[in-house]
Amino acid sequence: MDDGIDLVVHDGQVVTPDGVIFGDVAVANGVIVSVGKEVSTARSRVSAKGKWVMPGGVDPHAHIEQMSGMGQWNADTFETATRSAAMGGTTSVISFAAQAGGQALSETVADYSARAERGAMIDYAFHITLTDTDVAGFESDLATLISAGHRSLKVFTTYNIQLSDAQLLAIFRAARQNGALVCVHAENDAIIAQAREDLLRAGQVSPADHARSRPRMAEIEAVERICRFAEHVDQPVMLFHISTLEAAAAVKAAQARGVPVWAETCPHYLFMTEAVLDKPGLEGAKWMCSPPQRTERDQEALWSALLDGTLSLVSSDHAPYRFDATGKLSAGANPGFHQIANGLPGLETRLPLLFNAMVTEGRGGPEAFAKLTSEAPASIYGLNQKGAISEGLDADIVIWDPEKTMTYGSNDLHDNVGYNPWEGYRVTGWPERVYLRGQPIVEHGEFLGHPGIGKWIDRPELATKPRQAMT
Ligand code: DUC
Ligand code: ZN
Ligand code: ZN
Repeated sequence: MDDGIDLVVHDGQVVTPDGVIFGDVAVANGVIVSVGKEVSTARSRVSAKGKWVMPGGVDPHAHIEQMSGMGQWNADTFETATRSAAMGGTTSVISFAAQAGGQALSETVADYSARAERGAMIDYAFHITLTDTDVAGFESDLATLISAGHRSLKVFTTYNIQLSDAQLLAIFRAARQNGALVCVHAENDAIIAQAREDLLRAGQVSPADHARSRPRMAEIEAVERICRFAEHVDQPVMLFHISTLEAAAAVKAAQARGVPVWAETCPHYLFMTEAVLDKPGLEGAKWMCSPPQRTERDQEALWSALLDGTLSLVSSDHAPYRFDATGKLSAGANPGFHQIANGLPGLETRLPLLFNAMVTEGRGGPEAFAKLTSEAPASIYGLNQKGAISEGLDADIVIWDPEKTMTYGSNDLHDNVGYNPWEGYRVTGWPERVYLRGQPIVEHGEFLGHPGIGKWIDRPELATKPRQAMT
């Protein structure tokens, strides 16, 4: 009976890049070998009758086992973060190899690689975060790392690790020369500093004041400037976590000029408003992130921008801090907003939230969901073996039960954060089985993976290219 087929997922509604088909998906040696053809013999046969068969999620922006801008380790290790991701249907993640001040880039990447290799339970790649361009060997290390397959870089315009305009332009040039995408956290630092000083002087330091300390104009100005830098250098850029309708409009205008810019938003901008920060005492700190959540008008504009293609991705921006002295309350029991680490967990909830909105409630539908959460991030970031149920690609497969309804509880995620920012939120549609390169890693709520099964994803080249041929 052995035809060399390890797994057949049969009788499901399979979402492929060419449309939805009913039929079988066959897997051998971790790779999809046929889609839509009936395959009767296999070592394992799993029914997907009445279910959706989707590509494993690709989360293109998550902070894992990383130190914050305020010098704090975040709560998750590669092991806990990737377990959480898998439980929510994500099989690949791009996290950060974040350069510490004075550190050679080669050392940064070696450090994160060693830790990820030991702990990761899904596949992974790194954005290299550049904070110190003055270290010895910076340019040659950067060129070597990019050509070794680390095809995305991350820079900041704020957070005490911002680069100057001159440094940003130099990085854009180096990235263009070596073939990397530059991801930018774009908020104007001077606008934020002024707003923060005004609030501190007035004694307004609650979590709700955090939103006032990051005015929307900070994002709008920086996004417009970065779009112009991308245009000037002709360098592909990804604008991270767009939160305002004006910034989305700035991206759309740049794209209309032919500038090679892409942009993402996150579930906490699509489904939350700044009201989440306005809770008694310090409770709102659990939802504090930068940029902050905005308004219902922004939510609508972000959805329109997603559906018209202005925004290409929805990342989690998973940035996990416990609500205790190791995390949000590390500055004492009564910190001001300026002393509280920014970020909320999201690796596990990104896909169920989007499935509920896009498939169950019909905002885009199943094909748009698969494209947004898997195909687009894989293609933009050069994860060439990922992103679709297609012959020859890695068998990263999720079987979704469209009927199962769950209401999130206070502490039901599989990370190490200790709270769920989506407590009370109801979703219909649940990732029932998750396969990583053909291996079952989640079955009906049980995690089956183990540390080290996640593999680094080499990215030999990117699809996101400059407009002009390279000179
Ligand atoms: N904002 C970021 O830019 N990164 C991590 C957390 C956050 O809130
Ligand atoms: Zn950011
Ligand atoms: Zn981030």
